Amino acid sequence: MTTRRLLLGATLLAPLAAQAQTPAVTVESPWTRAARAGGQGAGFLTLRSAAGDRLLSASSPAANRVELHTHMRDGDVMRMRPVENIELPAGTAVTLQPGGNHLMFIGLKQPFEQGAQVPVTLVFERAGSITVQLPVQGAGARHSH
Ligand SMILES: [Cu+2]
Repeated sequence: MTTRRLLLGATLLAPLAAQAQTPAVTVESPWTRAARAGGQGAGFLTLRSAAGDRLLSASSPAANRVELHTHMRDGDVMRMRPVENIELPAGTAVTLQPGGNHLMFIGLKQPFEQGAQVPVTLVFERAGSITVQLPVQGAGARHSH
């Protein structure tokens, strides 16, 4: 009985050890813009995965929901459109930026005040969940600094 328990323990530990080695995603230059409560906000950052990964979803306690968006040309206008996921090719930096892919915060629970930080949790296919803080820039900001 004791032996059996020990074996069971070892089996349970195996997935944890595997998880510790899951490929990491690095997040650089996260930022967002000032926005009013009840409205929408956009989040930007640069993602990099040595092994390749995929951003599946995002969430934040600061918004009712967070969608992954891209911009698509529709005639003469660029429109935002939700996407299923954002591909991270191995070893390639993928930048979410104004006019391109971005995180869309929908239904802000409080205003995004310039100088504050907005937490967002990103869920990756291989790397799992990563929570980052987005510093809030001015309302018209086009870059992280
Ligand atoms: Cu959007």
